[in-house]
Amino acid sequence: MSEDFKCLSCDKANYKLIEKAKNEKIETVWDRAEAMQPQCGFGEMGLCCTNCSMGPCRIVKVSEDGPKKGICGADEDTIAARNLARSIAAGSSAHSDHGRDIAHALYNAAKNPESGYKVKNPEKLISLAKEWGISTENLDIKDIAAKVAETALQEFGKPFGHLRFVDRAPEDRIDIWKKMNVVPRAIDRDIVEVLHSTHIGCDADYRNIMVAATRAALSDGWGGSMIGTELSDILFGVPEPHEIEANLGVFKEDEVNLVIHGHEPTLSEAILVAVNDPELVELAKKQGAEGINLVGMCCTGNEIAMRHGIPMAGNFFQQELAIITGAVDAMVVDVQCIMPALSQVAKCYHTKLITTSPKAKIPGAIHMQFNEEEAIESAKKIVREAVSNFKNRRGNILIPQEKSKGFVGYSNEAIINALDGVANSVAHPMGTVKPLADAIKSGVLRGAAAIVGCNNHKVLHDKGHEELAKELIKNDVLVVTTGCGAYACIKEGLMSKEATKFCGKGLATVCELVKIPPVLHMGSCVDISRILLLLSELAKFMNVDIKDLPAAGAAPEWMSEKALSIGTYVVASGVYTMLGVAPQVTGSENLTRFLTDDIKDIYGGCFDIEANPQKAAEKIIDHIEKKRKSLNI
Ligand code: SF4
Ligand code: MSK
Repeated sequence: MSEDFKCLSCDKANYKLIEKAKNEKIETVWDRAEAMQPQCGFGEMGLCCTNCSMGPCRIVKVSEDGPKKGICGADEDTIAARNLARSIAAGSSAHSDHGRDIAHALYNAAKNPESGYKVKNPEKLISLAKEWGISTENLDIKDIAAKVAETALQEFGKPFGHLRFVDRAPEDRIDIWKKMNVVPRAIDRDIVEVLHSTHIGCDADYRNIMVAATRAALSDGWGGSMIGTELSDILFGVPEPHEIEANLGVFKEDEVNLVIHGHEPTLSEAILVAVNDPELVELAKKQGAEGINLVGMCCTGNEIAMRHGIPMAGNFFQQELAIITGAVDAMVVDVQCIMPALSQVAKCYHTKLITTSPKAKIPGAIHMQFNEEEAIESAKKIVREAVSNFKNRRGNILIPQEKSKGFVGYSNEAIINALDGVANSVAHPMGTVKPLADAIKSGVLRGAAAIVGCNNHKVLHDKGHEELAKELIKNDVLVVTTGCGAYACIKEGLMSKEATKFCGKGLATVCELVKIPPVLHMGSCVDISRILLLLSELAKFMNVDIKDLPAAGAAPEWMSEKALSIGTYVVASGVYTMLGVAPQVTGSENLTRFLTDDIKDIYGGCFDIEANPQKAAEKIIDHIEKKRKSLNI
């Protein structure tokens, strides 16, 4: 019975679909996780090395016998640190390559009318040009866009200096980074340096390996991700609050259901234009559909929800279940967090799985390359493929009833305007962080916490996010969220105005006064750069460093290398960060102690690990109260 699946997910929409999968003998992520048990202890502890072909080498910890060093002599600290550093570099590269693609799209908007991209927010473009010292005199918007895009692209490989966005951090923070030699210089360079220094026979000092890894992570947060976010806002608009629907109940039986899944808004924005093309809508009608229902999944879903109010169908662990509804005519994917298993699941239905990026092809999927130089035309071809598949539905359709409503789209501009009571558009943010600082100083808000990240079978699906968020808002801690955590929160109703019923008195009062939900949707994973900037602005306003703020981060169900990069740049920016799943480093006591303790004395932030959301909340609240005491507030 459906109820038996309570031990897999706490989202009821999933139960019927997991049962349907079982009945139809379709394997899901939960089946594969079970089949994988017990998972490799060496890998779990970060003690397996495959960095050269003399290996694989593994360090035996559980008994006196067995090797304590790899064949080259690398010990547990070196091996665990090298593995972690390489994961951080991979995570940083994923976010940063996303940022690079957005910069190319901005360049296309300026130089290539066939692309169909246009600058939607010239105010933000001009403001960034000024910040970067680019003269805008006698230049039209397209020329400015080209110059800003070129300057952004140079951030990836410039030979000298440091990343431009570093100057947005508080001075004390930059001083710490200078002292530690982790100021990010050029994004590609910082990532390459990690790969070089972790090659066999190079860096063997775990603390020094973490210096390079930290610099690469900061290149993500204050570089690649920030470029991704800022240039997306310029191209596609600064997000504003929208009320939307979320969960698998957003599919429509009588319409073409097109799921857009992955990360980069360059694709999803073009698909959105294409699904509204009258010729394609007419084609859908000719196929017997009432229209085209575009819905989002994972971070691409966050991007188009927060800019256009498109429904959010589900997070990372719901991607297979979406197809199992039998109602998905096409799932169009680009990069990151797309399970290779999708092609097998899609084969059991009529669903077309369409890959679009040369960086991410999946055997068994249809590959239709998305060409950014003629983005809209390219998107139309993809949508035509989806629409023409409606007639092939097989009848074994089960769309869950469950869906919830909530407000998404809280960019920094939107949060500042809402809290400052400024009613004008986010294109002209007039407010300041003063009201936020005042609410924190007065104690009405005890502090703020970010809940971000993925789903992971090691945590009951969505429970880590939901329970932590509920416990924090109950204690007057304002919560901001991105990524798959945002899906968990909206599905649980925490982004509705009614969610004040879960809040302590102070937070409820603030939310009712300025008409915001207690859990604010700030976007996709790259948009954690928004959180960095909000913290930075708040710290500057309060004349302190980020580490002094009553604030914390949490990734209760994280799983990706990107999350490791995020965690590292957030900690190096001074934030106490709670993980619900331990990183694969515990085989090295030295590295584990470094990440959870020693690092505090260097950056002011550190990692903590707690799987139980109630206990995690207690620790976060304790941290916030300690910071309040230090600030005498
Ligand atoms: Fe083994 Fe050293 Fe090669 Fe790693 S780098 S596989 S520890 S010999
Ligand atoms: S999509 S990185 S599962 S949050 Fe950004 Fe979700 Fe994590 Fe991917």
